[in-house]
Amino acid sequence: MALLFDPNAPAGADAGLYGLPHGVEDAHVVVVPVPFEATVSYRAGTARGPAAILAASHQVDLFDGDVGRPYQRGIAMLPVPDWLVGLNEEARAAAVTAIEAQIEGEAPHVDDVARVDAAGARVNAWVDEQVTKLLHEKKLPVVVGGDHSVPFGAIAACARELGAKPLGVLHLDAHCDLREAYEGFRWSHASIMKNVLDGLPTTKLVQIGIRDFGDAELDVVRAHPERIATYFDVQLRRARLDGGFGALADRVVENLPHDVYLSFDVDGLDPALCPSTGTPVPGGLSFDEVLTVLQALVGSGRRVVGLDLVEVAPPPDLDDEELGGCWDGNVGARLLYKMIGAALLSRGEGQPPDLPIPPGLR
Ligand SMILES: [Mn+2]
Repeated sequence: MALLFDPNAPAGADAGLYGLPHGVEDAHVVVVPVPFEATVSYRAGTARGPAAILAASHQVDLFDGDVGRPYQRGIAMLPVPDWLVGLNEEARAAAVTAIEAQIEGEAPHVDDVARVDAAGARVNAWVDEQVTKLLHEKKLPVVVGGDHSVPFGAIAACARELGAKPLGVLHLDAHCDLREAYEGFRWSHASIMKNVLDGLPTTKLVQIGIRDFGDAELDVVRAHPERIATYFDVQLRRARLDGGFGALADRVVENLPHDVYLSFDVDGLDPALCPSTGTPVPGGLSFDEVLTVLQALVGSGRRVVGLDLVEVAPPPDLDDEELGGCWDGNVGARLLYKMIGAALLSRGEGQPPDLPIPPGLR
C-alpha cells in the first residue's frame, strides 16, 4: 500500500491523518487522540478537536516550506476508544452539575467532583500508557486534545523516561494554567502546568503567549524562578513591533534543558486563527511568530521528546460531514504538521526543505 502512495494526489475521504497510508505499526509519528473535555469552563467543543484536525488534514500539502517532508517518516493516528467517548460524556455532565451548584451557592457536590477527578485520573493513566509504549518503541508521541488537561500523562511519561535528566516544557498558551484545582477539579485544564510543577519535579517550564492570568498564578511564577520562565504577551509586544522577535525567540528557548516537551494550547495564537476554541483571548502569537519559536528551538540543538496540540475546536453548529472545511481544523492540522516536522528535525529524523532560491535572496 505504501509503495502505491502518491504524495501529490488528493486524499480520499476515509484516508488517514494527512491522507497518509500508514498504520500505527509502521508510522514513526503516532498521534494519540484524546477527545476529553470534562472541565472546560467557558464553552465546550474541544472533544471534536481530533475529528476536526483529521478531516482538515486531508487538505494539507505534504511538502512543507518550514519543515520539509515529515510524512516520509510515517504519521498515523490511533483510533479513539469507545470507553473514552462515554467517559467524557459522563464526566462532562458531572462537571456541569458541580459548577452550576457552585454558581448557585449550594453545598459543594462532592460526589460529582470525585467522579470528574476519577475520570481525569483514568485519562492520565491511559495517555501515560500509550506514550510510554511509543517512547519504548523510539517513536515520536503526539497528543491531540481535547482540553488542556489531557497531556499530563504524556508529560509524565516523558519525564519518567528521562530519569534524573531534566525535561523542559515549552508551553504556548494564552493562559498560565497554574491554577490550584480550578473550580475544585484536580485535573482541570486550567491547572495542567501546576500539576506538572507539583507532580513532576524534574520539569522546567517556559511559557510564551501568556495574556490571561490571575494574581495567584503570578505568585506561583514568582515563587519558582528556577522552575518557571514566563514570557507575558505584554513583554513581547515591543520586540514584535521593532522586528526583534527572532532574537527574542532565541533567548526564550535558551531557558530550556536539552530535552523538551512541546505543549501547545491553540489559544496561544491570535484568536483569528482559532475562533471556536474554548477560552479565546485577544492578542496572541501570530502564525509566523510560532514558527519562529519552533525554528529557534530546532536551531538551538534541543531535542523534542514529545508534543501536544490541545483546545482546537470546530464551530458548534458544524456537522461531522462538514469538518473538513472548518477553519479551526485547518489551522490546527497545519500547525500540527509543522510541530511534528520541527520535532523530527530536532531529532535528526528529517531533512530541512530544499527550496529553490530566487534571485536577490542568495
Ligand atoms: Mn492551556
